Amino acid sequence: MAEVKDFRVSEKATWCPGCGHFTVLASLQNAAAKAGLEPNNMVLVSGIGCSGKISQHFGSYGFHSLHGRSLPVAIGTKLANHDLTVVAAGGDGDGYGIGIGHFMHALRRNIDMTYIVMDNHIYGLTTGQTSPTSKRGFKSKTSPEGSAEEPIRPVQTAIINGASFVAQAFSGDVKQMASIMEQAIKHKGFSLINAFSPCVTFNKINTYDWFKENIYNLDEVQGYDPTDKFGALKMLEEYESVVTGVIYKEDRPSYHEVMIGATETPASQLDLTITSDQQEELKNLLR
Ligand SMILES: Cc1ncc(C[n+]2csc(CCOP(=O)(O)OP(=O)(O)O)c2C)c(N)n1
Ligand SMILES: [Mg+2]
Repeated sequence: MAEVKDFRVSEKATWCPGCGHFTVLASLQNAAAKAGLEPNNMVLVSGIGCSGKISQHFGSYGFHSLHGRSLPVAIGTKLANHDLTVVAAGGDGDGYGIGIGHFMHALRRNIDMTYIVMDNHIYGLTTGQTSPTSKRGFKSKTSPEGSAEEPIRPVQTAIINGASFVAQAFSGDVKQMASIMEQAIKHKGFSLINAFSPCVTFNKINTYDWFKENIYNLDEVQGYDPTDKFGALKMLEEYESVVTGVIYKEDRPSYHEVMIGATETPASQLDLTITSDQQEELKNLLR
């Protein structure tokens, strides 16, 4: 059975010292080992951003894709071979800006995969622009007078549109983050983990201290029921930007089990050769 060290690589990560993304990487390495995964049966797909570098620093199969495109690559991977464990990861800009369309469709299809958004409320790699999760009033290079926009609400969006496991974690709490990731990986269906991962270089507002002061940790809330959808949505009205823990979960068939042409054998193992008669039939259909 694989150990944490099997999910590590020899090169050092190039993130700034103290970057929250280090904790996301370490938590995922822990969670993968605890969930009983093997590096050769797992694929980590990432987008572009500081966060997107995670696939280079993780010891499994990986794909460093295009900006905002980790989900289509991850979904294609899962549908081609549903025996693989697929994890996608990227930033708040990557997932909720340029990639938001893919996010919406992955939710409603309940693809069996885990999506980790390393949410630092800023574009880190491009040196500090306002992102879709920056708060109203947030000052940056692109909003020097303060952002006039409301932030996206990724967690409520995920629940309303069909994600079957929704959680938030914080890079200041590696234990909770690793535990949430392990649960998400084991969950059958689309799991979103919005991970608060402070950018120590460009975001001087949403710092570790800011999160520590403001976090509302569901693990400490007695009687919270993550299977109660309306209870979760009501709680999020007040706490979405600071709550951590497992917020919502439900059991629902995942896409590869119910899609048209679903087979128990992964597509990658099927003989997909088509006969010349079938080729003719296809050509006629397209005429
Ligand atoms: C198509 C395209 N548009 C824009 C960019 C420039 N770009 C690179 S990373 C990035 C945003 C990064 O922010 P985020 O996704 O939040 O990741 P972080 O660096 O904060 O981890 C942008 C706009 C790009 N690489 N490709
Ligand atoms: Mg970011």
